[in-house]
Amino acid sequence: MTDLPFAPNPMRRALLTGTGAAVTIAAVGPWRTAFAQGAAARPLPAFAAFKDAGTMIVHSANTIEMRRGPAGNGSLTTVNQLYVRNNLAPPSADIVAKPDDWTVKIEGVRRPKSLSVRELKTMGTESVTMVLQCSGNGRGMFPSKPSGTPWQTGAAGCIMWTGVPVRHVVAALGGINPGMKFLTGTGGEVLPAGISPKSRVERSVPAAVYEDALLAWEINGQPIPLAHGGPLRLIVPGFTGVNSIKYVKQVAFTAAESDSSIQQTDYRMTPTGEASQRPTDPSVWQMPPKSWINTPLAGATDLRAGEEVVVRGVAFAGVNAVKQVDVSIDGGQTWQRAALVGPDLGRFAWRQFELPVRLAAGKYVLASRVTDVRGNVQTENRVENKGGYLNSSWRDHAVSISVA
Ligand SMILES: Nc1nc2c(c(=O)[nH]1)N[C@H]1C(S)=C(S)[C@@H](COP(=O)(O)O)O[C@H]1N2
Ligand SMILES: [Mo]
Repeated sequence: MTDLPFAPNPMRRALLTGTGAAVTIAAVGPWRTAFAQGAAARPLPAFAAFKDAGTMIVHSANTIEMRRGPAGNGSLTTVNQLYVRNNLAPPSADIVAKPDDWTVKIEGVRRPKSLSVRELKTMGTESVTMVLQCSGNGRGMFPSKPSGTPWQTGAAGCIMWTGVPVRHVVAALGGINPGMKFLTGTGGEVLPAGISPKSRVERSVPAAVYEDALLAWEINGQPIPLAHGGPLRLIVPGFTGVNSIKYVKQVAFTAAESDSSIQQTDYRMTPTGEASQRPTDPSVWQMPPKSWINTPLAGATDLRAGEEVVVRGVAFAGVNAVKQVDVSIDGGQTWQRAALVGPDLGRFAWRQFELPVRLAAGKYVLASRVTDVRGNVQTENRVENKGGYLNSSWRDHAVSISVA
């Protein structure tokens, strides 16, 4: 088994000893060597030095994804294999040295207040497991080549977050002010001099989402490292990653959406061909149903006629629980029901699926398709859009294999 969701994380040791030393983990499995022959790997940036380099693709210092492969099949994603996406360079690592001292301003409630993590920890703790997925995951599969990181499947992970429910904080501060339509979270990055305040990482989601939202200080049972938004992160389950604000400095209930560029003119479902993304285009918020196969992979060389191959992958549907996953071995002409395996970690988490098959020699196109409890089905085709967001096409995620 390569899936060790609760494996001790080197970051914890680094935090405890204060060394910050990166720990090298031996590469295992043929899928690593296959990728190792690609272009020279870029080094991990210092703030993410604890990542398992053999599993990650470093697009840039602020865009690091997990390779498609067996590590992606875990019920939870290990922190040292979780993707990283920063819109701005992260703040100084000093902010995670004394996490309990970090403060967050709560606005748009009857009694606005600044609260420390220490205080938040006295207000009632819950855990939520959810898929954290970048809005642009799968952008690399758009033939239109939208600008932005060409992520494949690896800008996603399933993570258990622990913190205080936002609804507890709201109740303690007297409730939400009338007329507030959005929940707006602001990141704690310090903007370089001369940069417009509109470049701040600030996102608004419909206010009702606060019922599910969390102010989290733990990721998979350990303090959140800087790379993933420690000391405190706003967690918006079922929504794309950009809505879960790292090193959150302010949570405000607001009448209008943020005027930040990341809200107004980015992360919008703008038709291709338009000159720019417009505030009137639909915002990238909830995640549509999506699944993909992580084993076997395209180009696998170990598939033998008549031997059992277990097709494995993950499936999720934003705010809705997974009902079923179907797998095709003929490019979507016929489908077979896969088994849902592993733990059910709630409606925001992914489900692992498996289908054992025996194949005669030949070529096959493997695909997976999820259906959620509300009857929403993963779509065959991507929704074309200028930013390359929300690619959940089962056809784009299909895997071509040869059996010898
Ligand atoms: N403060 C802050 N929060 C942020 C971001 C950021 O740049 N700054 N990036 C967002 C985006 S686009 C994504 S996909 C996720 C990435 O989370 P991760 O780096 O923990 O995987 O964080 C979101 N929250
Ligand atoms: Mo993202």
